[in-house]
Amino acid sequence: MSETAATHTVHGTCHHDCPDSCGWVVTVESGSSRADGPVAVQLRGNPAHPFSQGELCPKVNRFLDRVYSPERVLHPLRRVGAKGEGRFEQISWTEALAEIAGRWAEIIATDGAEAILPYVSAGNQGLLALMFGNRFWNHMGALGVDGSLCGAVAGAGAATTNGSGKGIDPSDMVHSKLIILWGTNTRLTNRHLWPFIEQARAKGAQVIVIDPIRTITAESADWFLQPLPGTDVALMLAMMHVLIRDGLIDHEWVAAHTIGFDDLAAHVAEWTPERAAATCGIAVAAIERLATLYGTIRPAALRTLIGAEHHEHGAMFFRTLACLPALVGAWRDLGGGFSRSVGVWSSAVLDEGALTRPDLLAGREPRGVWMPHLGRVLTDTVAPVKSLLFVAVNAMVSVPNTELVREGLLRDDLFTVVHDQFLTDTAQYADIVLPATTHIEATDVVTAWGHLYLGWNEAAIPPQGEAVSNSELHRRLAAAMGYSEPLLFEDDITALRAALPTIDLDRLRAEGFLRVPYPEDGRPFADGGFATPSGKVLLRCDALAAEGHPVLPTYIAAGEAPSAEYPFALLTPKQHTRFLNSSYSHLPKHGPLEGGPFVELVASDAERLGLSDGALARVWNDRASLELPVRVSERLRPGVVAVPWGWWGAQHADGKVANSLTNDTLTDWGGGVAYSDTAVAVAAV
Ligand SMILES: Nc1nc2c(c(=O)[nH]1)N[C@H]1C(S)=C(S)[C@@H](COP(=O)(O)OP(=O)(O)OC[C@H]3O[C@@H](n4cnc5c(=O)[nH]c(N)nc54)[C@H](O)[C@@H]3O)O[C@H]1N2
Ligand SMILES: Nc1nc2c(c(=O)[nH]1)N[C@H]1C(S)=C(S)[C@@H](COP(=O)(O)OP(=O)(O)OC[C@H]3O[C@@H](n4cnc5c(=O)[nH]c(N)nc54)[C@H](O)[C@@H]3O)O[C@H]1N2
Ligand code: SF4
Ligand SMILES: [Mo]
Repeated sequence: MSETAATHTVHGTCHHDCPDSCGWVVTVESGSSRADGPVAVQLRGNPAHPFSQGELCPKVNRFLDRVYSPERVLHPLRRVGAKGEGRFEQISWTEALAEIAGRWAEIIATDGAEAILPYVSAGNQGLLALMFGNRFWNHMGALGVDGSLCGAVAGAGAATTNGSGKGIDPSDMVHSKLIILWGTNTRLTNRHLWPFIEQARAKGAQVIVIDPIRTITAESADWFLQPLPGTDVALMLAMMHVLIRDGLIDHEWVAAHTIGFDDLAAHVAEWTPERAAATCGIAVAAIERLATLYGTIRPAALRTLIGAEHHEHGAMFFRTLACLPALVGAWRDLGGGFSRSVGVWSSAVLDEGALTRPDLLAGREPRGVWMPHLGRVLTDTVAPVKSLLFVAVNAMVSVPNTELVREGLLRDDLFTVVHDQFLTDTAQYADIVLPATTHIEATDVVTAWGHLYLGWNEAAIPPQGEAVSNSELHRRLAAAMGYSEPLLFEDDITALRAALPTIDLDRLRAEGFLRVPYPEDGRPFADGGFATPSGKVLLRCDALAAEGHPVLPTYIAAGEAPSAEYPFALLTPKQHTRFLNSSYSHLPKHGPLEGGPFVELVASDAERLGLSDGALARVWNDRASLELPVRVSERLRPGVVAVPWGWWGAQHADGKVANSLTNDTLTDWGGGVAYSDTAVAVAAV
């Protein structure tokens, strides 16, 4: 460090696909600039941020190691080895763009633009990072993508009942007296919410966790319930049964603000706690107690995020759960109701179309494919995809049924381009790899889904090497394709102003964060006013019939369930504090400190299979077979095993990953993935 180095600080917002969207402060040393310009020497939580309050997390505390990692991709690369082999040569941006544009022009001439698939995920949740590229794809008329790997199902399920996915501000749970964390691992995945929950607890709130895994959050709860995976709807129906039977319904609120109560009451009459107990594996007395607590303690908050949507009937889970607060009138109270992603509250200030510009489709309606069906799409011989651009997604780690994706990516006639910061498992299959900036190298705005603050992110240092942001990537692609539409070349700030028409962007930039509109008394639905046509909660939803779904909340068993051949239910959860999805596991201060991949099972199952801690087990189904060291634990139920997700192929002994085993069936509605309805066999190696 030079003695004369001058430092300054720059404010930003974490871009990761994480509900917390923490505020950060980067200290930049300008005097000691490297070839790539000034150096970021410290990245810390911003103490002024209302939600994250100065703390980051074990992933992002080491973000600068990521930024300055020797493993970063800093220049365009062209494949020289076989697909998947990972041998590349450095080329110039001019060469890379010429090759991409040349191939795409050929494909468009022979197969049409719908043979080109942009596959974009939320590796960077910035507005520009996520959405600006759509302008380019709309203009081209490329293949569309429907559904998502995360979030769409929870929103769609809740909206079936309430007309929108809107719930309460999670930080208002400080006012709750009962908090049910239902299929969410708050202390791991949403860590900055936990202090709010502890505040509520200090004032007497009870915290209940409902999860098939005894997670670190379950360990901290007052009471933990462990249903069999995918059976919660039965539990909810039995709760309704008890609430009705015991006169714990808020009839006044129900009459004023719901539709279909009598039908629901008749429907759940058969859902006795005894019946539900047999389905979900929870004792009758526990079901009775859960319902009684929920029917008698106020304010009562139900809190979910994403975990429970990863089932074939994931939308039904959220549709059913959303009925519960209506029955007990929980929406009346500050700190009562349903709390989930609050991303929908940002919609009030965000003009998405101004960013994505659907008008650039010029009346075309390109075919769409399901995002979770990547493997099926790439191996489809009827309407083959000829080229693929992956942006901010490590599909070979994150997408279900990975071995089918691999089969697709190995196709000789597929031209694959990957834009990322590292040579991920997915990049190993690319023909061209393009270098992406990290979040401290590009300016953007982040809309949070775990709190109500928009966050400004100012670039702290220039792009490293020849890296470009997602928006710059699409501007370069547009130029290479010879497109002249001015909207494709708009600068970042102009695009952000268009996307946030009512936000004073200069103020947001100066202050770092701004709260989006939310009812001042913190009771968004105290007097009804739901986004359904009637303004009421749809306990019975007739529109579902047209889609082939039951109009009342209904428990339906998953198509893939433990059987004689594959007797175990497999969960592949987020588990490591140093990982964020598919990111970080390859970095030295992350993966190695988490040990390595393993299969977890309870002692009784292990004993029966002749397995002990550290032994090698084979875990398999029709999709794949993996060899993994055994970890015997008491965190699961007999018959349920878990393989933590997020490790790359290179860290698994056989090059396969947790998702090589998982089910790529679509959810009932919402276009998500049934990752957690996967059945496997386990045996000693
Ligand atoms: N440290 C860390 N934080 C993260 C992430 C990360 O990878 N690491 N990822 C981020 C992302 S992208 C997201 S979407 C959020 C997700 O945040 P969460 O939804 O809180 O997390 P998940 O681990 O996906 O799922 C939560 C829980 O759902 C449980 N679950 C699975 N099936 C069922 C079921 O049938 N019933 C019930 N009741 N529970 C079930 C799982 O066992 C798991 O403990 O976390 C974000 N935060
Ligand atoms: N088995 C199993 N599978 C799952 C889940 C599970 O719980 N279990 N969870 C699912 C969920 S909830 C999610 S959200 C998905 C997430 O899956 P992914 O989207 O694959 O995960 P991330 O690690 O968040 O981000 C992917 C990539 O984005 C890159 N990236 C970061 N910033 C930028 C940028 O600015 N530009 C570009 N071009 N790249 C960037 C990172 O380097 C990383 O390689 O996985 C899903 N898959
Ligand atoms: S990953 Fe999540 S918890 Fe960590 S800094 Fe980013 S937003 Fe905060
Ligand atoms: Mo996610």
